[in-house]
Amino acid sequence: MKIERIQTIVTCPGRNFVTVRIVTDEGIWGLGDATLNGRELAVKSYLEDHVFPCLIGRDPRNIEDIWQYLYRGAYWRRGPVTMTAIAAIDMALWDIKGKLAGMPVYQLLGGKSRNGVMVYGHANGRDHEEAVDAVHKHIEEGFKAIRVQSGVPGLAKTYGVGKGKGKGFYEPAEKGLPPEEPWDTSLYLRHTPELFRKVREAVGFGPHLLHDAHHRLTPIEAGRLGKDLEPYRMFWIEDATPAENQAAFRLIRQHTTIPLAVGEIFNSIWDCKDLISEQLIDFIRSTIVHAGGITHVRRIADFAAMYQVRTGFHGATDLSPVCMAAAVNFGLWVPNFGIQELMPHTPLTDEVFPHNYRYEDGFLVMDEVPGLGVEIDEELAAKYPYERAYLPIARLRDGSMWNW
Ligand code: EZ4
Ligand code: CO
Repeated sequence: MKIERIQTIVTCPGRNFVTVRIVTDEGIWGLGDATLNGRELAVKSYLEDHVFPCLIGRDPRNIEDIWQYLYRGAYWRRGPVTMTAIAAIDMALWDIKGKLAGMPVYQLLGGKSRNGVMVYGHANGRDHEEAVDAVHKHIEEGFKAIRVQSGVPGLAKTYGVGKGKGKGFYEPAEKGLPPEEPWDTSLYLRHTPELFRKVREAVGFGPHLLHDAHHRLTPIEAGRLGKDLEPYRMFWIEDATPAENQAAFRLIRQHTTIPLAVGEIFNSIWDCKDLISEQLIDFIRSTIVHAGGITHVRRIADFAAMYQVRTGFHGATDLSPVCMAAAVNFGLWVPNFGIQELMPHTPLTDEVFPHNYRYEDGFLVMDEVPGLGVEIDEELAAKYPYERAYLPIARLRDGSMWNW
């Protein structure tokens, strides 16, 4: 069996997605997600100009060898562009192997450990009241776990909040050049514990509550926030501080028992090796599309299991339904599963990427379908060409980029 043809498909049904399709000489094909928010075309070029020519004629069943060939063979290891490109190939090869076997990928990994993958939704509000309303709405929809974010009074715009109630699906990237937003840590730190006090008062201690600090705090500020949130029994605080320096998390741990999650911007096991082995985190968020595919994320998860660290994969709208299908397969199997983020895609995105997984009462479930259980409607995708879009940039009051 040989890889006969590979292509990328770039589409923007509201936001940009890059998808890889690998076609074999026996006609079976597999799909992989290659979307890297705001740097989409770099991955497309990496794949088309440098990876595809090396793969034509190879046996697509040799997933491990192809992974090592792309990772070690390139000489230049790691990095988001490289690891997203490898992830896309890897996902597509697992999809092909599943179709060959007539089994879902979760069966190939070792079978189901659970019936469904617990997800958390995003309850966003421009202010506390809107955020509490959004929490109620999520509980009505069956969510067992809810991330809560609110606008910060005094800041014109707060990342992760969206445009507020009734304004449709929240999309963090914006069309055109990167928008710039103000940031003020002291306002945020004053306001956030009050938000969670109100949410617990409104809904009690039943639902799991999560919060994302988007890397905006120093370690000692994160320690402060953790302490302030302890009475509300959080499921986690996410991306409390940047983690280029993994040791930074030691300081947070010295001050608070709040569970810590980090890793949506990691792309290899080396980014979280110390965080995991020193038990500085509780949940690892590195995800299939940005961390080298199923083959590599499985290694991270197995390593994490030795230190009682569980998975809590990134699942924002900039991960396509192809990645989400892979995440559901992975989450059904992985023994040390924790939770999966779910930011729903628009109906149009779901139409471009028909998929088998579905939301049911707080969980994502899927049927016993071969491969990843996701397709792409290329004709529909072609109607929505790439549109330049970027994530917002945060600046401090004095106009500088925040510098920690
Ligand atoms: O900022 O996906 O937890 N989710 C998040 C997301 C990320 C975007 C970055 O592309 O933090 O909203
Ligand atoms: Co996040």
